[in-house]
Amino acid sequence: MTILYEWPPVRSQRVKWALEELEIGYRSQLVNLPEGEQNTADYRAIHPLGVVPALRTDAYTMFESVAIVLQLIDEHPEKKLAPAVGSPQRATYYQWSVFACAELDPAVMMYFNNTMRPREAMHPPGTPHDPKLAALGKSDFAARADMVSKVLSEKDYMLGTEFSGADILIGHSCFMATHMGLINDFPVLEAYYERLHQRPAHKRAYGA
Ligand SMILES: N[C@@H](CCC(=O)N[C@@H](CS)C(=O)NCC(=O)O)C(=O)O
Repeated sequence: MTILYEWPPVRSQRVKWALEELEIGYRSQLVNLPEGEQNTADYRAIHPLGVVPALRTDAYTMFESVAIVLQLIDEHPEKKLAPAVGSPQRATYYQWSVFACAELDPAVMMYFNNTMRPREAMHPPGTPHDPKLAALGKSDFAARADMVSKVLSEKDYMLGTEFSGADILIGHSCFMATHMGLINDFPVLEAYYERLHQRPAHKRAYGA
């Protein structure tokens, strides 16, 4: 049985969306972050940093949302959510997939951590919000959102006409940005996220 360790609506949703797109049976194991369940010895044995998501299958346990999504997609080539290994399209797929966690997530999180994140949930607890870092997160996001918008002004999806795993990964960053009010200045991204939201698997993972 596949187990998803999650606490919606955080980056575990990315994995949940992939599980739903791929029609993989799984059990959800909630890790109550506000209650500190991520710090129990049992959960730290699964993820030593005490963050979600993590995934346990009959064959392996792993963490890192983007890596998990890429792995699951590779396990299900029949679903055609990734171009062939070694193809030129695969280069673009890797590029945008990693861009989601290496460029978009940090910008969005910098903004969140310095605006909306409850101070008791900061590391260490009580750390005050820093308006300069909030502004930096916002401008970092804008530079990256511009890049993604340019791609999506010519195509429906990150790789062209077909939905792929790169859309799950970039799409989740858009979800985060939407909830932080960062996406409003990027109508192409808003329309893209709305397109993704219409997918039944997205609705099952994130709610209607
Ligand atoms: N790079 C990791 C980031 C995971 C992460 O930071 N998760 C956050 C929620 S989005 C978390 O579990 N935070 C728990 C905490 O801060 O105590 C991934 O993408 O899986």
